[in-house]
Amino acid sequence: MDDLHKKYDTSKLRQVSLSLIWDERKILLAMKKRGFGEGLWNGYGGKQKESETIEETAIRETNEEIGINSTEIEQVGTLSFFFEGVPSDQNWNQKAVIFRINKWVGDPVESEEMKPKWFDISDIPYDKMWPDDRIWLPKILKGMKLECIFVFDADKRLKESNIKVL
Ligand code: 8DG
Repeated sequence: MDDLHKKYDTSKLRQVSLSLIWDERKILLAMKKRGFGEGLWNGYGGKQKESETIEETAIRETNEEIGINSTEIEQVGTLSFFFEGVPSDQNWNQKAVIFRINKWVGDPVESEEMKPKWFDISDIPYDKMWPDDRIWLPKILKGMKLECIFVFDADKRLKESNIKVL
């Protein structure tokens, strides 16, 4: 057990989904047009509803944000985010459960929330993504399954990280 996993309890975090489609050459990212992470390229996802499993959340959010119907998804990791110095009524702490979408129906389309775009695996726009993404995404793309903790300050600067390979 490392220090961050001892210091932060990830079991009570609210859950959000984060889904991605990729193959050996390209990855489908989407530009977040509003809300948390606006202006950044990311996977597609959002908050779990009380009545849903996290898989159901992933399928619903992907459909709402880029229009496709996911027919086969696979959990590939978790990202637990802790923000220090953020008032508790504005709680940004959450756990993103990452899914790879292996099969889907329909073509990705722009929605009010996101604009999808294919990128070459060798040309991922890390400068316009959350700062933790350059740490975990290359490993996920290589097929690793991960359990990660990221600690940010209130200005969304990454302070500490821990990556556990499962
Ligand atoms: P809503 O539509 O559910 O109301 O709210 P939202 O503003 O879209 O925010 P959200 O539900 O909290 O969704 C945030 C999404 O961003 C979710 O898919 C998880 C993902 N996400 C983070 N932090 C990070 C990060 O550091 N890197 C990446 N790649 N994704 C992140 O919350």
